[in-house]
Amino acid sequence: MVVRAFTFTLLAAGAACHSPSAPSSAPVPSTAVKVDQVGYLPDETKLAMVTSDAAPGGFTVRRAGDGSIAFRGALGSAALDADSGDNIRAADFSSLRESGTFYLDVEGVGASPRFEVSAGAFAAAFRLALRAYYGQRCGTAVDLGPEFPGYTHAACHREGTPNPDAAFHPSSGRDGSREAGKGWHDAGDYGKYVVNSGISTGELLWTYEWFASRVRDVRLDIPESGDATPDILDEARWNLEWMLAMQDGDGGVWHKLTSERFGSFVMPERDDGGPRYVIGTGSPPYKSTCATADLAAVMAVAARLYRPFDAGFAGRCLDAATRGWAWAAAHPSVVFRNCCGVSTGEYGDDRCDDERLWAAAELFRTTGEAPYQEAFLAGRAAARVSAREYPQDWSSVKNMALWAYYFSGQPAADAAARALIRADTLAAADDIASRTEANGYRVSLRSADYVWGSNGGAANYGVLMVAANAMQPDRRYGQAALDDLHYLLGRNTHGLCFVTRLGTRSPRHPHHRPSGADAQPEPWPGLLVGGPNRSTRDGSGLDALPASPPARRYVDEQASYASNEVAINWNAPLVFLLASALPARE
Ligand code: G3I
Ligand code: 9MR
Ligand code: ZN
Repeated sequence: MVVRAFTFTLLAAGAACHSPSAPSSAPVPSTAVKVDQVGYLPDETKLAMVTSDAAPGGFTVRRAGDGSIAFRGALGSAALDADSGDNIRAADFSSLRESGTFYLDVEGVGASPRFEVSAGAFAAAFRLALRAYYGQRCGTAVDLGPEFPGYTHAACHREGTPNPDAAFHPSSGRDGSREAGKGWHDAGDYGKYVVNSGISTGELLWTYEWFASRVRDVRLDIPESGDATPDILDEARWNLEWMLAMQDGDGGVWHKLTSERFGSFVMPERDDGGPRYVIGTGSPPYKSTCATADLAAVMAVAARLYRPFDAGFAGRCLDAATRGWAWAAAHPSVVFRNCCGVSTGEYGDDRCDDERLWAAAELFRTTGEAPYQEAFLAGRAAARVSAREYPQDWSSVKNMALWAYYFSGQPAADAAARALIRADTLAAADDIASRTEANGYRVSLRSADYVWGSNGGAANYGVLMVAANAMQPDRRYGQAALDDLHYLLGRNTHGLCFVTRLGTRSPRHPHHRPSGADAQPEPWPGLLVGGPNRSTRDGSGLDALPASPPARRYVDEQASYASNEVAINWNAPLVFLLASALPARE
């Protein structure tokens, strides 16, 4: 290791400058200097966090090319962050607006990973996180191409492979089989789950609907690239087609498609979990309300987004949405629990009124028809956006319902209902912005929020702030959304960018079967790991960590499915958040 001796004069409290003095040798990296390892936007509040008591107080921001000093500053005073146990001093370099690649050099501590400052700082990260869905495709061969040579798998879970998708399981109430070979593998496992597909596919479609000008031309280099449809919609369609295959003729939707048990860490085409089944509730009506309503909501969004590109497909989606809506209205409380010898993921959700509300809102937004508005207005009483609970997630989609209604653009939308949604969202955003600004790592997570998939929670707090900012532009809202992104991309107690193959230090051993089974030393790219989990034990090194502080309960071990798995519903809000940070285009 090259150790570099520094002599510093007392530094002014923050000044952008163009000192020619370059260090004589490479800086000594230190995990005690936490930065967003992707970057920052030029006009935002740019902070790094330093957790070393040895820091006398001076820091510089240096140009990565030649080490010249672009900014000089002084660390803020130390403060204890309860959720991580860290004593943190902030390095504020907000007045640096020069675009380029930099690193922090903290006196007496060392250097941060590199990061970019520019309007397009998050473009590559956006594409990597979105393209990760192509890597999750089931029912086809996948090849990440020359960007990631050797990251391939043969066609899986379809005719001609050991376990085609799929036979009807006894729990489905049906005999025989059904072609259901497309869709995304849910996470580190090869299961496909309609409920988790709900918010995941919904937030990806919303990413296009909210930021079309920024994302429509992003080429993902997927098999459909170059056709007339934006790649993001081509990718989402791969999962939409599978969801459609899970709908019965009566409009009901079976809950999931998996083997009866999890297979081992082998490539998908060698999945040894046994036969794959369409799985239901085990008793009439065999389909479940949450899955059906989630499908109805997502298909209503798809019906409006694909219409300019494939009117026939859009029509199929609308038909599926309306039939799913009707089935869920007739069967409002059919919940799913694993039964009948099945032990794969459950995504059990006892309350489906929020999924039905989301379906009502999206169908109203797509069609403007009165029955959907009436159902939304009748069902919204208990649905309030709040800062005092975990944000939207696979089991709670009421915020999706409320924002779909608020932004419906339908002239018949009820003004009082919209006003309440706006008031609740802004009040929540004010609370969340305040606690984010007061948080040691500037993340919106509360102590209680460090649960399984907490990184998805951080991203979904960011989505809430973006929604509030869309209702009423406020620098604090936009900054809090960016700060949640900064947390996920490296400004955290682990000094880790939680997205595989992104930044300088990122997870290397995610709980992800292709990453663990293939011949490649590094994991498949663009996948956000679940992150710190305060309570679950999973047989990994996580169990040895102290019960608190909660933000530290994460291990980069393949065995840790409770903190180091990847999942389609964690990447989706990340993709949405990254899109919100892309340069606006006309
Ligand atoms: O919200 C409660 C919180 O109030 C409580 O304090 C805390 C501690 O008990 O629990 C929190 O709920 C947790 C929930 O995740 C939060 O989303 C549950 O305990 C926890 O069991 C639940 O874990 C789920 C996990 O499956 C086990 O069911 C994850 O959400 C879910 O993402 C994960 O999904 C799995 C699929 O089943 C299979 N595919 C992989 C995927 C990702 O691991
Ligand atoms: O790989 C499975 C992961 O997708 C799930 O989230 C997790 C919890 O349901 O279970 C994992 O499978 C493990 C199983 O639960 C216990 N035996 C070891 C399996 C692989 O880690
Ligand atoms: Zn597959």
